[in-house]
Amino acid sequence: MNTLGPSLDTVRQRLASIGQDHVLAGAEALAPTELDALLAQIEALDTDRLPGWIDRYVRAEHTFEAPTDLEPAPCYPDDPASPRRPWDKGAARSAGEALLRAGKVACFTVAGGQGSRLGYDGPKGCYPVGAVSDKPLFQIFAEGVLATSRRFGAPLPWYIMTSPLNHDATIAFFRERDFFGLPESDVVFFPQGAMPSLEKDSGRMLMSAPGVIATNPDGHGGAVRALWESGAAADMQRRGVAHLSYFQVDNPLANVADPVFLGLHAGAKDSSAEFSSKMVAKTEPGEKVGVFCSAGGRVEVIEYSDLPADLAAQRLDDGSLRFNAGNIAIHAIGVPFIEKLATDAAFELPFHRAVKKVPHINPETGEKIEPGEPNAVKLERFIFDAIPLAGSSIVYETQRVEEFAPVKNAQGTDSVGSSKLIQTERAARWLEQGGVSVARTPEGAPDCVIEIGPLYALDAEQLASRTDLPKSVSPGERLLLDAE
Ligand code: UD2
Repeated sequence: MNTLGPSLDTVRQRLASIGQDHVLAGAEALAPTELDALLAQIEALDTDRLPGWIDRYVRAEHTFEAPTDLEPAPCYPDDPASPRRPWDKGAARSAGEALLRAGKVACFTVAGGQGSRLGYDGPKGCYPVGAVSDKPLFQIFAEGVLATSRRFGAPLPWYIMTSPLNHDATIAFFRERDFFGLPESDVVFFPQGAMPSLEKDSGRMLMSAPGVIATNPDGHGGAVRALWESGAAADMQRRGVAHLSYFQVDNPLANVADPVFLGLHAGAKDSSAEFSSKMVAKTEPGEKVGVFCSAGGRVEVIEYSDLPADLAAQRLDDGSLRFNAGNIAIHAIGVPFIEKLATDAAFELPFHRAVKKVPHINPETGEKIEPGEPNAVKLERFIFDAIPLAGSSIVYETQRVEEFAPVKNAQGTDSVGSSKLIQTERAARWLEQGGVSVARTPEGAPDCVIEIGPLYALDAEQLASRTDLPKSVSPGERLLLDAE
């Protein structure tokens, strides 16, 4: 018997008033624990607001219209001496280092997505990606966090957003590996929320099994609500953390806490220190990354699927793409801004709809339905929709090879294979800057495989200062430089 939440009758009436009581069609036949679970699932979904969302995102035709005044977003160039916009990189670095030394920074990884494109069942962060070591993504980040915390002599808490589907498996993975040497109390896990998957034509919630509503994770933008409701944001405030270094679980080259970027975000005159971003130049018009643009004086990301093809293809006189600021999903976020996004209705992130095939059952008969065509709307929030809500948001250019080697697909572009090639190229460049000769093919690619563990060196300067570097890397060699 459900003794805690509202009774079955109350919930049924509430759902009937919004045309969603079909989800309780077989409720009387459920075992008591199953019924409790269903009522708890309904309580966790924001059913009061569902009709409004269905009108806005399911029934209405979705058409994206690019603003007429769309311009490329201004950015801080990677080269601070660039005539495009000279700036003081040294001052930014010092400011960021001071924040790290004072313990005012925490890392934040969104790891709630389903690795479906990768064809991997477990949490994506457990996927082996190290170029030589096959270390999992989580281990590479954990070592980066540990090395950065040691370098600045201050705690660097790490917040990890999971999903209800991979939360327990993620925690078990860290436990089995002793948190990779991090203090357990400095690693905070919390699950993101879920949205009901809605039938495309009617907006009705689909059922995945008797007594179970079909749901999907609410997108990385769900982080705002999850950070707030889980108590993670309060935990940050307690620890005196003022800024988050945000990165996605799929990018092993993400610099977990870059002092230059953090210093710019917190201190640049044109930054409100609320939400800042890194960009890399796009490789081609169709590359699947969002693009930083500016409209009405505000920075925003236009998703790759929304940027009109003619704009995506425009080139400047020097041949480079006009809209070339690719979003690599590395951000710096002010903790007070999270509170504003989570609690002020005027700052609520919108939803995006994706039409997908969602297997389900007929709630009246229990019959299983495998749709041949996309039948459902999934609603997701995107974290970068917070950018135009910030007072003033800055974009900092970085080099692709230094910071972007995502693992998204099983093969080809953005696969573990392409990521390992970029990891090796970055390692080769760092070694060459440190005076080590690295075997390269006649075309210039490294003729070897190299991996540099974060605990061995966090960047090219730290690597060059080591006294135990090899003299050279030979053709065909597989070299792992790692902490003892
Ligand atoms: C994302 C960006 C794209 C570009 C690219 C860079 C979106 C919509 N697009 O594309 O503009 O920046 O990354 O690599 O983000 N995640 C969650 N919960 C969710 C959904 C996703 O935690 O409900 C995490 C997921 O674990 C991953 C990240 O968000 O770390 C990216 O998600 P994605 O793979 O859906 O995004 P993608 O590759 O289409």
